[in-house]
Amino acid sequence: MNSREKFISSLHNKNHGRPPLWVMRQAGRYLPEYRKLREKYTFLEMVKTPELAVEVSLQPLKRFELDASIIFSDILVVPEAMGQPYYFRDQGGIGMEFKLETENCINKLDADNSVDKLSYVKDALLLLRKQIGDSKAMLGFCGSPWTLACYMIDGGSSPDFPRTVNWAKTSPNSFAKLMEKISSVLVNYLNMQASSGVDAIQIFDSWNALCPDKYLNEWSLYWINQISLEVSNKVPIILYAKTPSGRLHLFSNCKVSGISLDHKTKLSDARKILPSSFTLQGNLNPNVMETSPDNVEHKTLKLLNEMRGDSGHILNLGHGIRPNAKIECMEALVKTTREFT
Ligand code: 1CP
Repeated sequence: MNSREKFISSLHNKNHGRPPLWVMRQAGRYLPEYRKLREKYTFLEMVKTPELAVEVSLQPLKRFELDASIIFSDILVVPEAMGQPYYFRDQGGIGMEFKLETENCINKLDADNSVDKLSYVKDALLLLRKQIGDSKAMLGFCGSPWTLACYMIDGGSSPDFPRTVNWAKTSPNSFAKLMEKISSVLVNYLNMQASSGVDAIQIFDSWNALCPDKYLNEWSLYWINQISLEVSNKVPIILYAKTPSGRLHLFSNCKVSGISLDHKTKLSDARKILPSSFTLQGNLNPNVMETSPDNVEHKTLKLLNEMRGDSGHILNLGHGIRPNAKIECMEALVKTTREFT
């Protein structure tokens, strides 16, 4: 069974043997070849030039025997295409050129032409498939409506996005209007990705934890389900939910194929709580990749043994790989996984 077949069979809970492996934000700053390219081009130049985006997507696959490739892009290309550009702040993190402040700002966002403006993603996906062939899986992605709204309303990175939480709480009608607009763009965007040959789509709900339990559905999951209902008949959807483990049961009715979890939840506990049909993706602590190969081997074996025999497990880090991750730790992760029987 090749990597792609293994990945697809895990998405259908039918994989036997070792789980497939890929790493989020794999094209990240820990690779010297990425940093070298980045000295020549801005991040957005790389994202918007299909040949460069594909080169960056392939960099980790050239070094490591991963089973899947995720297209090099960013969740914030969607607000950008809707008319809200972004930049890297000098002190780190992302800034949006302006914040959404009033309902009028929502009205001004362009939902009609935004997917045309994202055609560079389609071109990159078509080119990436050509390069990786049929033996590796290819993933597309987007941010969830809630997580995108966090950046759009608070105007960039924040530890707790207070303006977004306040807007959702105090003006639920105008908030829903924004969510509906973002969701309609995401449906078209994901359909475009589906028709470009992705094997799965990951929706990143990175800021899910900021939704209190009683608003979890209204602020986030409802919109993800609306999108899934329109797209999941074409391609399986994995929801990355960075959320407290105590409320995993609230995700049981999600209309997705799988859930990806951060390292704070024990994956075998999640298996007992969530429907058995769900693929479970995760969830090594990304910190481990900054330690030593021996430690990576130990932690990876612990997780692999915990999930032994689970036909719907995709091995992944609990969050994106960090700039200080060591290459020899990635090598240990791949070797340990590949040798696991
Ligand atoms: O050169 C650089 O400094 C760019 C760093 C970088 C990279 C490599 C950013 C800026 N984005 C990306 C690529 C990226 N982002 C991918 C492509 C896949 C890959 O290369 O492996 C993906 C899937 C993302 C997803 C993403 N972007 C998320 C969701 C996942 C998560 O981290 O929770 C979020 C929240 C973003 C926004 C964003 N873009 C970039 C950064 C540093 C951030 C986080 C900003 C913050 O701290 O709030």
